[in-house]
Amino acid sequence: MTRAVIAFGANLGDREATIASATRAIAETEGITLVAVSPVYETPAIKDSGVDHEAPGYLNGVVVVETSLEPHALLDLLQAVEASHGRVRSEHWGDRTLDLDLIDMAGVRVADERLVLPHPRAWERAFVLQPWLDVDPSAELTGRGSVAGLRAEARDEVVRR
Ligand code: A4P
Ligand code: MG
Repeated sequence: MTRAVIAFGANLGDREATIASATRAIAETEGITLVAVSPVYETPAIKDSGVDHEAPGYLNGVVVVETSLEPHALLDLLQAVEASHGRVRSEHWGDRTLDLDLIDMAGVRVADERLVLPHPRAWERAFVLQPWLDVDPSAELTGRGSVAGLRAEARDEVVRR
C-alpha cells in the first residue's frame, strides 16, 4: 500500500455536493482506503494571468488515501470520477465542476505525457498545501521538503470554510 494525496477543486455547480460525492466514489473504490479528508477552503480562481476575482471562486481541499493502485491506475480513477461529475475540458485552467489532481505518492516520481508526479505546481499552491498540512502536520512533498515550510512561503489566499 502506498500513501497518496489527492487534491480536489470545484468552482461550478453545487461545489459541496460534488466534493462529497467524489470523495465517496474514491473511498468506495477497491484498492483504496480513505485515511483523511481535509477541511475545505474558499479560494479565488488562479488563471494564467494571475488571480481572477471575476471568475467563480473555488472550494479546494485534499483527501489522503492508502492504495494498492499504480499511479496511472489511480489517475484513471480520478479522471473517471471527474467525468461522472460533469467535468468538461475546454479552456486551459478553465472553470470546472470538479478537478482531481494526484499530488504526491510517497516518494514516487513519474514524468510522462499523462502523468507528472509529484504534481509540478503543488509546491507553490496554498490551496493544496494548507489542507494537506491540516490533516498531516509532518507531511513531506517529494523532492521539495516539508509541506509546512512550503505553506509558509505560498502567497495565494485561502479562507477556511
Ligand atoms: N496530468 C499530469 N500530471 C497529473 C497529476 N499529477 N494529476 C495530466 C492529475 N493530472 C495530471 O489536466 C490536464 C492533464 O494533466 C490531464 O489530462 C492529465 O493526464 P486537466 O485536469 O485536464 O486540466 P487542468 O486541471 O486545467 O490542467 P492542469 O495544468 O493540471 O491545471 P492545474 O495545475 O490542476 O490547475 N485556482 C484555484 N483557486 N483552485 C484550483 O483548484 N486549479 C487550476 C488548475 C487552476 N486554478 C485554480 C485551481
Ligand atoms: Mg487537473
